[in-house]
Amino acid sequence: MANAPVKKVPIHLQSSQNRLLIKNGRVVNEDGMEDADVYIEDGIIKQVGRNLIIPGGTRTIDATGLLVMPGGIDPHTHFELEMMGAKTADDFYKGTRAAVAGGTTTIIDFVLPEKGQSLVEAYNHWRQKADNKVCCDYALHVGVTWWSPSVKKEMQQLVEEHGINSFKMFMAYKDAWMLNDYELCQVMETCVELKALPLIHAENGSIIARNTEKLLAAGVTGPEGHALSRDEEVEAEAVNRACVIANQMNSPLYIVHVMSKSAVQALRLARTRQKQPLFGETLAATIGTDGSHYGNACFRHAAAHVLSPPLRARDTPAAIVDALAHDDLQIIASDNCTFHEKDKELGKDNFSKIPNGVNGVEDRMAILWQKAVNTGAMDPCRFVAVSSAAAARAFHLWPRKGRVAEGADADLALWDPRRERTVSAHAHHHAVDFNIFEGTHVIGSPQYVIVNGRVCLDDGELRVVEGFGKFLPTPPAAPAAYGARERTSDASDAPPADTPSPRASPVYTNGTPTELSISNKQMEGLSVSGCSTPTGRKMREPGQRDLQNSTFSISQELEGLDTKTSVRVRNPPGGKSSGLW
Ligand code: URQ
Ligand code: ZN
Ligand code: ZN
Repeated sequence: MANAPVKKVPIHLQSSQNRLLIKNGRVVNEDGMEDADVYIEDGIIKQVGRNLIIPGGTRTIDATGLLVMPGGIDPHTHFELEMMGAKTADDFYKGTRAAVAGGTTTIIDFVLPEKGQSLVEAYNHWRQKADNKVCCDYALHVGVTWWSPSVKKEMQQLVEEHGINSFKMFMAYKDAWMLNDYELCQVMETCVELKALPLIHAENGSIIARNTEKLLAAGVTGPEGHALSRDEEVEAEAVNRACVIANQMNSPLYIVHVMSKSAVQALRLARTRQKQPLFGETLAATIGTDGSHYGNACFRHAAAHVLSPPLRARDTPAAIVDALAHDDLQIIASDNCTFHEKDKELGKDNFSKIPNGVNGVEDRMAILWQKAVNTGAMDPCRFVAVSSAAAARAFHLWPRKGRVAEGADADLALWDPRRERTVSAHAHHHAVDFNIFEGTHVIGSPQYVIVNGRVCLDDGELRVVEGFGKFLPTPPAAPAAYGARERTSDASDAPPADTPSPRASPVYTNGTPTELSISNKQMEGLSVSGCSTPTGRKMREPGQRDLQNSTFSISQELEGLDTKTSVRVRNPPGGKSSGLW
């Protein structure tokens, strides 16, 4: 790891609270749940099961009534990003503190180089910003915002020496970060050569630029112009084009922040012909609020909702939840990119100058639970899949992250499905004074959050440590993107790429690929039951009445949890949770 900044974590924090037993909870993974205790030592899950033999002096957390889930993975944040003449309010400390408060224990941020800037230099800058501030583990994607032979060389360097396995390209932000189609082809080809995953911001930047000129000329200068300049068709066209380019280049593809029904439809169609894996990510913002806020008379309010692609019509959140539940989309992120009021005001007289971005890293999990699990659209296993496991797989962190299993990192959210609160900027942990989910009543939130074995949310009390998190190098050739043949161990008995694999994935320690110590035998220790709701209730079928706004709450169905009634449903009538890969 040449030039990587040296990370210093005080010795007393390196293995603090090194033994922990979580008792009486219900362990939830993407492919099943069971009543089991979890024993943690030195930041690693050592045992999962019943009647564990535990050394004396171990702290015990009674998780009766709680769901013991892998900590959330938010694969899309922007902390300490300078864009459009402003700097985001959340830095790596406050941003990851907010993440942990909401149950997220790993974030993946974006290094975004200036046009003409060295990618490696930008990467080193991001490491310097993050390493001593992060409260939880983090990884990085790198943006390819311009193209030249030197960029290609640096992409290789980043993959081979710096633990980067994903590169983001922009089809929007004309004259700033946007690449043309020829350049997109070249970046995707390079990704395939390196077995890295290309990420795309899919919006047609040229159409947006022309529409913006016309709107401003017509006197439309307020935040509503932002949405008018980039409607659903502008997003769907770019999604389709990105998929076609990826298919032509024989590349897997990951579309970030899918915001509209039209874009989901474009993805669905593309999947019928795509040769390589295609991932769709949506945002907490997309399911938690909508574009009606652009019409708010208060500039601060309307501008606070400006992000790209924009929020859409009122029926979009339910449609996107359905897409997540039925695997048209696989991952939910936050795209946390918060700006203070004074920064949003840069666009007071011209919507195209409003810095783009919203909050979400703290509330992503609770909003998803409220909008998807409490409505019956999704079961807790699918919740784990889209909020954690699928991102771990896409970015080659699985099963070290995204799974409650022996040998995995002890990153856990102990979820209380009955805990009620109302989301508000007055109570959140962001640096910014606005919350796009303000006033949303949620039932279900973490009561404990464990980061690498350390209890960082302790019975509702936030106790993070600045700099406690580590940089996670992500190796190339993720099986989810490049297939099971790329597994490091012998492929002959490897399960197909679409089967949740107990096999170890290679992880890097200080830049050197190593094997994670999870054996097949250890993983078998976690018996798997099929998944439905915690009480085995049938999930909502596609097209069935949406309970989004009803008074129905899954918490009322959870009485069985206290009495330890185990759910053992295989392929329940509503269909089992679709563990995708
Ligand atoms: O495009 C993005 O992902 C960042 C840079 C800004 N946030 C946003 O508006 N989506
Ligand atoms: Zn973007
Ligand atoms: Zn973003």
